[in-house]
Amino acid sequence: MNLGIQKVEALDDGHFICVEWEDGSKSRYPCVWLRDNCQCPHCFLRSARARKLLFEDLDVNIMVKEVTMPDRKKISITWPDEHTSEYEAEWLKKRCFSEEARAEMREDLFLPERHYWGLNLQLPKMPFEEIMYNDESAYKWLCTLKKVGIVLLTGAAARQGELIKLGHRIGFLRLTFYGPTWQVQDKADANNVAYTTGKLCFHTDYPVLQHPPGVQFLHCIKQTDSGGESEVVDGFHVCNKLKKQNPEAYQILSSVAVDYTDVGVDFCDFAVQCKQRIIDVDSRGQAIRINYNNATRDTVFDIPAEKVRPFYAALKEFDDLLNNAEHKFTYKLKPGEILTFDNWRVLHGRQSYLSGPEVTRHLEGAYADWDVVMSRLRLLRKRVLNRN
Ligand code: OGA
Ligand code: NM2
Ligand code: ZN
Ligand code: ZN
Repeated sequence: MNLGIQKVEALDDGHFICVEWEDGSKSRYPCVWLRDNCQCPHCFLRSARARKLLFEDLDVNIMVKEVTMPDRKKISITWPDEHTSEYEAEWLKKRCFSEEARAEMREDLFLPERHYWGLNLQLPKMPFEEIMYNDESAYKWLCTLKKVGIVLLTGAAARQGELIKLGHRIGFLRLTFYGPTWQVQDKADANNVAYTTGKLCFHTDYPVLQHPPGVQFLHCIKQTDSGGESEVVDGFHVCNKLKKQNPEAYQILSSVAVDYTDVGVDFCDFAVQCKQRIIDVDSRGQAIRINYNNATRDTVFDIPAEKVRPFYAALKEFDDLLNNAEHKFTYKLKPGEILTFDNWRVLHGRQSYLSGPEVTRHLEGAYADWDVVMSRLRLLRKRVLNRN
């Protein structure tokens, strides 16, 4: 921690700077990157913590004229046009380009660690009160939400409005065509299959949106005696299984664009259309988002006829794995409980239930974006661990 600098020199005709640390390790920094990231008031706007330097003013072939080490805690560079830049040791260390240093920074910024689960999930539970008023608890809530993909909050009031408070706790909720929050209950002329008493098979919410909500909150206000159990499954875990068991199915689901549609009226009138791959993958083929709701999958299917049956066969493989008893976890929400989960990762469903003359079951739902949730997580971490 807080290593000082032992030596600094230019390498490769002044295209790189090599910093030797007090422990003997070395870091190499490309000069174009150093010039681009000059922290002086001319190049960097401190109040916005943003680059002022225009790209058009950056010479991508720049070489250092001179590099010095005024003290063990910083280096100073003079550029061919006599502009000078200073870089602090700690700042440089964090931005070292080595594989290990970049991995460490990546983990710090994005918390990519995942704990996969199945039938034997120990559902993480936390009191709603606690995460609302205690920063350490809120931090733990969001870390677990990121790592495990699901956390149950307990002890909220059994009335509408708790999710609005939760939204204020993280920043703000994601508004959609179904409103700032939405009421899951049996409705006449339902504008969504969720607003009936029917069974909902495993799905992610809202794949019809170009950027589906990253996080979902389901707050139980009233629960029925007859059915209505929630089911959840770790979609990323199942994707790993599918990839091993049937690489061809995985390849189809991660490449074929499926049409989704949602037309109706709620918060305002809407006619939404989108193409999504059911399994979105990163450059290494790892699943990063599931986009699957069988209810809103369009009748329009914009692929060649001969590719249709192989697609259905692949989806059947995936759906069978999702529903495999080894993978799914069942839980019946009680009034006052809020299920918070990663809507990009965890697929959810519910058992059907009986209707009655009055509302027999009522959940209030809301969405948040991962950008907002991760932003709150980083700020809470800073406050809790008291670091920068
Ligand atoms: C939904 C949904 C689950 C439930 O509204 O999208 O999945 O338990 N609801 O009613
Ligand atoms: N609701 C619950 O993709 C979907 O239609 C999910 C959305 C109606 C807000 C359901
Ligand atoms: Zn500068
Ligand atoms: Zn849903």
